[in-house]
Amino acid sequence: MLIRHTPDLSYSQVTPKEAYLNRRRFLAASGAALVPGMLFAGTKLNGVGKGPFGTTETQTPYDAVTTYNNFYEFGTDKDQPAKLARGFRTSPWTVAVEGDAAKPRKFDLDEVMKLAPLEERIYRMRCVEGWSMVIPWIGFPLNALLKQVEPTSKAKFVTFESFYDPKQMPQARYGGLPFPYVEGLRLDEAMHPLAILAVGLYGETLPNQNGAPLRLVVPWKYGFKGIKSIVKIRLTSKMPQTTWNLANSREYGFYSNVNPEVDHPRWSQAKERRIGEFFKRNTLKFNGYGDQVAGLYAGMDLKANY
Ligand SMILES: Nc1nc2c(c(=O)[nH]1)N[C@H]1C(S)=C(S)[C@@H](COP(=O)(O)O)O[C@H]1N2
Ligand SMILES: [Mo]
Repeated sequence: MLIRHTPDLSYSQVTPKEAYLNRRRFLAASGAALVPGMLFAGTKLNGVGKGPFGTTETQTPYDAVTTYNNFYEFGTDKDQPAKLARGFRTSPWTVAVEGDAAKPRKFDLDEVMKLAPLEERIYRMRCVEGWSMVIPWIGFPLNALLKQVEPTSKAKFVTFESFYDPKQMPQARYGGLPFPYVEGLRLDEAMHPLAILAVGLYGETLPNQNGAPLRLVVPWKYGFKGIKSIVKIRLTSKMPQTTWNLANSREYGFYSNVNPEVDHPRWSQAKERRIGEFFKRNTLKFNGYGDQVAGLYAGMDLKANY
């Protein structure tokens, strides 16, 4: 049986446990953060500027951001990725950017980190399950990477692929999803300055469970578009397949814009529960980023293009 997104239940699912303290102790004991040229989860990122579009809403506590995760390769329970991704090897790491591009090539992580100034982007994140967070990401616009390879006029879409290794991810076979995890954007969505590649959160490199070393964050779309641990990006002329659409096309479309007016077939999307809060709040169209992105969808029927 396929295990799929389930509607949000309650805050009692959040089990911060000792993950944060354990990680600190591990890093201190091993000296891992001091090895030059390698970026381990939890390494402080220096010289990070304040990016645009930030919200001043209360940030979700670090413990919740890093222990209440969806990363089905490491298990379908919210607390599993924090435990089971601890030993995930993220260095060395390369990202191949290929397809309809004049200069396709591979980038290693050091090159990726130097593509553009790192910025803090404090974004709302709305999961399709009905919960949300406010996360201080660190990253840079996805368009900085795409411009490097010079997309050709044939390129209309961008497809993303996560790392997949059943040996490092033994829980994945119980995930009910086809792996590697894949996602996609229209090229103009991908070039939008709100769409970022994140390399960190809360001032440090990404914890493994949040998609180390490099993941996508598209704040006006449901969280599942934010594909983690990316190894491949491909420019294409055809609309790419996406993992949740492959798993259940009736419930998950290509666009997946946050939209309180379009219900999920099994539950309403009108409200959300901010992790750490008791009462639900109204979900905002495009997750509150409509002023920036509504123009991308002018004239489109967003009920048909869900
Ligand atoms: N590779 C991969 N990326 C993924 C997922 C996944 O299972 N595998 N889950 C998605 C979903 S459903 C959500 S809500 C977000 C959660 O990101 P977070 O755990 O950093 O908050 O990651 C998305 N990216
Ligand atoms: Mo999600």
